[in-house]
Order: sequence, then structure tokens, then C-alpha cells
Amino acid sequence: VQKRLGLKELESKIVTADVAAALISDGDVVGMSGFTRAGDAKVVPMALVERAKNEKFKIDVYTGASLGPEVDKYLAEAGVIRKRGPFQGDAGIRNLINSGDIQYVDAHLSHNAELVRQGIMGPIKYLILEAVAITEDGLIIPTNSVGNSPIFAEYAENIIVELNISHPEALIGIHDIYVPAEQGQREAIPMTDATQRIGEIGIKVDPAKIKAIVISEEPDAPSLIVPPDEETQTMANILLDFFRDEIKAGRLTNKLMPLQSGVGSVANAVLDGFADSEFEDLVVASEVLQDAVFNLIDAGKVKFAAATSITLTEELQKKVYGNLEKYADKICLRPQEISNHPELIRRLGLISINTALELDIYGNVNSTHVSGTKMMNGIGGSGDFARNARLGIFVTKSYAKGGAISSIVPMVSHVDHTEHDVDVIVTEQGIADLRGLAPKERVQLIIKNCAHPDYKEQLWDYYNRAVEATGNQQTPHILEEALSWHVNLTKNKTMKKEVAKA
Ligand code: 0RQ
Repeated sequence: VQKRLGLKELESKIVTADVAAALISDGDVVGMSGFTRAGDAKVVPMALVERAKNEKFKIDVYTGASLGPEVDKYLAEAGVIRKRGPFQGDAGIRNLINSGDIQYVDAHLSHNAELVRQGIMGPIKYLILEAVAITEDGLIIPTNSVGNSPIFAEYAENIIVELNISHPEALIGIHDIYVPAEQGQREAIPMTDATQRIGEIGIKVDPAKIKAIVISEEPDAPSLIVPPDEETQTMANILLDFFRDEIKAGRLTNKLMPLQSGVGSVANAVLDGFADSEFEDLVVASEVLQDAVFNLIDAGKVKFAAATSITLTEELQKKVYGNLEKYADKICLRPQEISNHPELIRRLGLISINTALELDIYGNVNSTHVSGTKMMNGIGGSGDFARNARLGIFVTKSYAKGGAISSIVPMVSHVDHTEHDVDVIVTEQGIADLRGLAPKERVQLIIKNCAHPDYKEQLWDYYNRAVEATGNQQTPHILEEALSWHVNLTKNKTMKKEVAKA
């Protein structure tokens, strides 16, 4: 502990988790560190769970993104969370959101910092921040994620630090903390290459704000992604062939452009596909570094990887955190305001790969709401990247739930990414390159190349009748029927219906 706490005046602030948790009051807005189960505060939230056994209180919880079970399962199920934002990914809190017990603000991850600056969430009373060290000059060094912690630290009235001594000291130096000034007084972000470092190695705070330090040894909850399967492997191969065609067309070289890939099993599998390819000197400029990125660094394919979080399965946690020195000069963790910043995504020319739940025949994408009403996880950074990327790619299997659901529907039941933000769609069936195409041209590629064979006829039937019914309008739809596939799913547990043969 002595070694990790450089600012000796703070030694008197070391308390138990219970004492720290008692500082938080009913109605407080609380910022917490953490992004996709990495670098989240753990022991103080669990002390809040204990406190809730004898006392009724509620708080609003804002983070970088999803957290491990301590907050998004146990704290949620203890009834402590009134409002939650900007992302979650745990069945525990998801159920309480979908039963109306917790208000959930699902927001673009790059937008949070501006909302904090404008005071939209209300005054942030406490930030609970997991750190690997506090340096002599008062820099708080975050652990496996940065997320929104720098902006929370700037605006929070008080800070509780969870000094986690189980994280390796080699994390010190990996972070690159740059926080833009207020809008109107802001310079251009000084980054023209994704491998540049532009900030400090930690978060500068006024030590007077630090009200408690709790020593922790709790590891991050491992990521739950499943290994690539045959279909995700096929999607990866389709995408690699697409990149080869882009090289032939002179739009890319075999270094590609900085790559962003979303979270989840599909996105991880797609990146994994680069391992046996001819692409080299790749740069990753993403929001989460999953297992695949470290395998690609080992394979000599990725030369540098920046993000706001490192989220690994148990096996990769051992491999990476046990040998962090090996990766230290090849990785960098930035605030999510920077990793997801539209200015940088556009300037650096990112290739962005995110996951859809469903998409429609015109290319609108739903990433968040099952059948339009039930929250899955949230939009996360997918909107930040898709709209501003050089290439906005969406991947999904063409079906879900054993084929009862077609991922390609007449009209999406919720829109996260409009047709204007979606360049390329990939399913295990094939690819639709939508760039430069009008809506009716898109339909031809999406149904022909990407839809599951079981649903093609049904999709053509809808589309052809829509063209006829509207007199061939710009974007043909039969409004009474556009969402009938979802209605059918609710009533009959399947989107399949008998298509009258012409
Ligand atoms: O559920 O496991 O219960 O069967 O959704 O689907 O195919 O395993 O894919 O793990 O990659 O997750 C969109 C949810 C995909 C995720 C989503 C069901 C399916 C399964 C998971 P089961 P898969 P993945 C990064 C940027 C948010 C947007 C984003 C996600 C479960 O990638 O949340 O990319 N993305 N953000 O059966 C009903 C459909 C379905 C469906 C799939 N049409 N209807 N259920 N499923 N399609 C995140 C951050 O920024 C932090």
C-alpha cells in the first residue's frame, strides 16, 4: 500500500469500505469508474449492498459503460439504483430496467462528458474510482479502464478511491489522459495518428476532494464472450475478402485503417479472423480491447492498440496481466470522450465494426431493443463510431433463437443507426455494400446476400407488395404490415408465416 500511495498526506484517509459507503446519502448522484466489467469500483458498492439490508435509500449511478456484478446485479437487486446510465450489460439490472423498477438512460458514450459539463445529470456528489496508485504529484492512476472517470473527477464534489493492489503496477504509464476544455474555449484535439500520446499518465485531482481511500484486492469480473464458431468465422472471412476488394479498388492498403470493433462474441470473432491473414501493421483504435486484440499483438499483426478499456476472459486475464510489461508499449487507455470522439474517428479514418440485433431491408439498424420495447444492453459507442467512421460496418447472424427470429425484417422495431450511418452489412450468408446506393438498390443486396434462406421469400413478398402499394415510392412500406413480423413473434413465437406463392 505504501508504494501505491505516493501522496503521503492521504494515508489518514484510509478507511474500511463500510465507512466509505456511509458517506453516500439517499438521492445522491454517484459517478463510478468502470467500462465493460473492467476497472469498476467493487468493494464500496458491495458495502452499499450491505447497508441497504437495514436502510432504504436510492442513488443515481453513472459510469463509463457496463460494470461487473457488484453494481449491475447486486446493487441493482438491492433496490439501491433509481437511475442508471449510460450502458449496462448484465441480466440482473436488465430485468429491473425492463420491469420499470430502474430508469435507464441509454446514451452515446462520447456524449457523457459534455452532459457532465452542462450539469445535466445534476451535481455529482461522489465519484467512486478504482485506482492502481496515487502518485506523489497527486495523479490518480486508473486500472483496466478509463471511461468517464476524468470528467467525473473534475466535476464530482467528493471522491472515494478504491486502491486496488491486486492490479499490476505495470499499469502505470499505460493511460493517456487528455480532457478537452469547455466548448467554445476548446482547441482541436492534438492527435493526427492513433498511436500518439497526448495527455498525462493519470487523472489530476485536487487532493482535498479525496474523502476516503479503501484498499481492495478484488479482481475484475472476466468477460463472458464465447469463442468463435463456424458462422462467426464465416463472417470474419467475408469481411476479410471485402477488405481485399477495397485494396484492389485502391481505397485501402494491407495496413487498412485504424480498426474499432464493438463488444461481444461476434465482434471478437471477426477480429480473431485477422490472425491468419496477410494484413499487417494493424492499428486498433477502439473502445474495448477484447481477447482477440492481444492474440493479434502476439501474432505480430497488431502494432498498437488504443481503447478506453481492457476486457478479457479469465484465460486471457492471466496471460495479459501476468506479462503486462510485454504489452506496455503497444497499448494505451484513453478517456471514452477521446476514444469515441467524432472529431478523431473522422480524422483518423476508422473502420468500425459493430453488432446489430436486427436490421431492415433498407439498412436501418436496431442494436438495443428486442422487439422494439425490451432493452438488451444499450447503444454504447456504436453510434459514435458508425456515423463518423470511414467505413461503418454492422455484423449479425441472419437469424436468432434457432431460426424463430429473422435478423432482417421489413422495418426495424427501434432505430439506433439510421440507413445514413450504415455502410456495410455482414451476416454469415454474405455481405451488402450499401455505399452510394438508393433505398431500393439496397433492398436487392440485403435480401439477396444477407437474409437467411428461410426468410428470403417472405421478405421479397413484403417488398414487392410494398412497391406496388406505394406506386414505387422512394422507400416502399406497407405501414399496417411493417411491424407484423414482431407481432407474429409475440403471438406465435416465430416470425415465419406462410407466404402465398405468386
Ligand atoms: O441471446 O444468448 O439468450 O440466445 O441476443 O446475441 O448473437 O450472441 O451476439 O454477444 O455479439 O451480442 C447486439 C446484443 C449482440 C451486442 C448485441 C439475442 C441472441 C443472444 C446476443 P441468447 P449474440 P453478441 C460496444 C458498442 C450494442 C451496440 C454496440 C450489443 C443475444 O453486441 O449489445 O455494438 N451491442 N455497442 O439470441 C431477439 C433479435 C436478436 C436477439 C440476437 N433480433 N431479437 N434477440 N438476439 N438477435 C458496446 C460498448 O460501447 C460498451
